[in-house]
Amino acid sequence: MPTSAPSIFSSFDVVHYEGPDTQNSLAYRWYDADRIVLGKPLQEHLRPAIAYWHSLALTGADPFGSATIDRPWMREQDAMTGARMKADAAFDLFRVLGVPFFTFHDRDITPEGADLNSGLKNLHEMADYLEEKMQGASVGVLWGTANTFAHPRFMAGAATNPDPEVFAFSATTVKHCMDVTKQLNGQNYVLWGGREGYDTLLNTSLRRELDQLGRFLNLVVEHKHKIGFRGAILMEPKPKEPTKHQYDFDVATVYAFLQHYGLEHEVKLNIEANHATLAGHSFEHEISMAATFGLLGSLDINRGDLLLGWDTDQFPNNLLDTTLAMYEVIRGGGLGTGGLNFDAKIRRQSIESEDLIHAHIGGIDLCARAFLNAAKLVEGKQLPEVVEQRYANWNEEYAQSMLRGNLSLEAIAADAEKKNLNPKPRSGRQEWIENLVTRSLF
Ligand code: XUL
Ligand code: CO
Repeated sequence: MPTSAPSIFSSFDVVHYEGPDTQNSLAYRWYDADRIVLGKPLQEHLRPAIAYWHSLALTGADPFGSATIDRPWMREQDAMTGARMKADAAFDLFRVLGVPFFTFHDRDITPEGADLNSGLKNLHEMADYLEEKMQGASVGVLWGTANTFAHPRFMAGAATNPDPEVFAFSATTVKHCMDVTKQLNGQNYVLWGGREGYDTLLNTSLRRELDQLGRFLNLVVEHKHKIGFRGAILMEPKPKEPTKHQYDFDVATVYAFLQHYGLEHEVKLNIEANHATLAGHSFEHEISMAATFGLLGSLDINRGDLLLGWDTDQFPNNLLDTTLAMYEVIRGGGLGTGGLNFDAKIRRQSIESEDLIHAHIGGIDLCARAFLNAAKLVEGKQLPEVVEQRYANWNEEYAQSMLRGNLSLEAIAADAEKKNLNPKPRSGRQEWIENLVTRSLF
């Protein structure tokens, strides 16, 4: 049974939409969940989710110092009692922020067991506890996932481990996490290959590891169909960290991987802002690439730091960047069963429970504002028309026949020579377009 003891979040009032002019810092200024934009409520476009790991399990420890964030459940001696206290606090946080979704790893909601089977027993016990709590709440699961990277057994990878027992252990873990995600009516299931990569090629067989990962993902897809899980299976690209090179480097790399192992119609992508920038791409580039290949699944919302070379997972605060990302989401047809998962963490000195609430209000508000701005750009039509005009000559019959493959290289050359083609360079109008975007931001 859920405990009724107050949590560190229970004293906060529910955060409401009060509009841009409010003086209340614990209110939404832009996230007006029911506002109709592009034909449906804003909440259904954004589908914001709170990440259990950053919000409930973060200690603030870094390579140079120990924990700074002290929560009551972290002090609890009995691990399962601590897990229930954490869940009670989580549901208070979801209620206060009024978010429709949360996301979790098995290790966020439940402690590691003494062995595989006791860990699985803990997982199912906590899944039942969460299911019970969800009955009285208006929050759902955006996605579940397995933490197959933190424990030392995974140090050389999960699916890509040189030890087949680790592959089997990981497969068992993922099977149970998928079952639990289905039990909680999860909208998607995510796989991020934290240690599916290598640190040195000198001890690594790339071919074996890729084949293992390909097989593993096929097993996941088979299981999805077997249990009738209707959500999407999502891979989350990241180029490096913790391993030097990760196999799920970026959208294009994952697309090649999926095609090679026959999975391009079964698996979509969860794209993270800070992972995109670590790969040397912009977030909007990765979103656009995924949409182009029909792989746009869900987004992990955060930001990196220009001056730091690692995954800082900060809450987003850049309106222009986020608007450009939302613009590509709209152009790409929206997020479907996906959403905006705040895979973002407060800083090490942000030790108060209120810091976490401010962080989410800012992040959710920024995404709402960015989405409204992006919708305005789409509705304003100027921007889409610029692109349409830029490629307009491709609509002509001759251009289309070059694309359809009706003409050989020789035929194209003969025609071009006959016309003695002399194409005139035209401006890409980048500054005019950029001004259009920055001028229109509100
Ligand atoms: C790590 C990361 C993960 C995944 C889920 O960089 O983004 O939190 O989102 O395992
Ligand atoms: Co992520």
